[in-house]
Amino acid sequence: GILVVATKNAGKVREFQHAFAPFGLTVKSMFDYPELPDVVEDGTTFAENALKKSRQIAEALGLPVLADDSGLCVDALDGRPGVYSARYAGEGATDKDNNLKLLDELERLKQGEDTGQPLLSTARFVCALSLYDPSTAAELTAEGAVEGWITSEPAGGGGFGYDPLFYLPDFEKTMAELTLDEKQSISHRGKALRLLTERLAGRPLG
Ligand code: ITT
Ligand code: NA
Repeated sequence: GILVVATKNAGKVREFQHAFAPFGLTVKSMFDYPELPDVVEDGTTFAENALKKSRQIAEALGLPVLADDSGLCVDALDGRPGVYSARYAGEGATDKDNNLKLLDELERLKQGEDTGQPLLSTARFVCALSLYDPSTAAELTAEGAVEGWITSEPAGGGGFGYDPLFYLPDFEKTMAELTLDEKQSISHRGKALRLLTERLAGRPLG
């Protein structure tokens, strides 16, 4: 079978492919439907944006569609960048731009403190998933979060986005140093996915 995920983020696509492969599902993403217009993400919550993406793409394709809206909430920044995580360093910002801006902003806050330690602030990744079925207008949602620290010492070549800056004390590693399996077992996205599949059980789509 095929599962369409309303995302243009290659890192998310890789994680969804990894998660759904054991179920024999092939993931299609917006890279497979370049003709579809971008969804305007002007919601104030992750859940609101996830629903906008799943509904717009599901209605355009006439198929059930999964969407993911996620981001990083940093305590020293009062929860920013939050729903603005993708465009934190501006419209069209790359992961690298966003990571540089995050370290710059946090190091600025710490000026004069010079504690000599790399952990700058507690933070959490949040993921909202929305599965929308256009034939019934039914929506299934799930959210997951994972706690960690923003480190001034980026590490790891795995994952995507803010992963190299997200330090997990239990692993003594950043999220970018985990394998796909390890990341899935603890991440905001992995937790949300497990919750969503539990909620989906016994509720066949359209
Ligand atoms: P789509 O909307 O097309 O899915 P996007 O990248 O714009 O792609 P979001 O609007 O949900 O997705 O923005 C998510 C932001 O949070 C983006 O900057 C990601 O890099 C970051 N992010 C989300 N999940 C992450 C993860 O597992 N690891 C690292 N960064 C993550
Ligand atoms: Na978003």
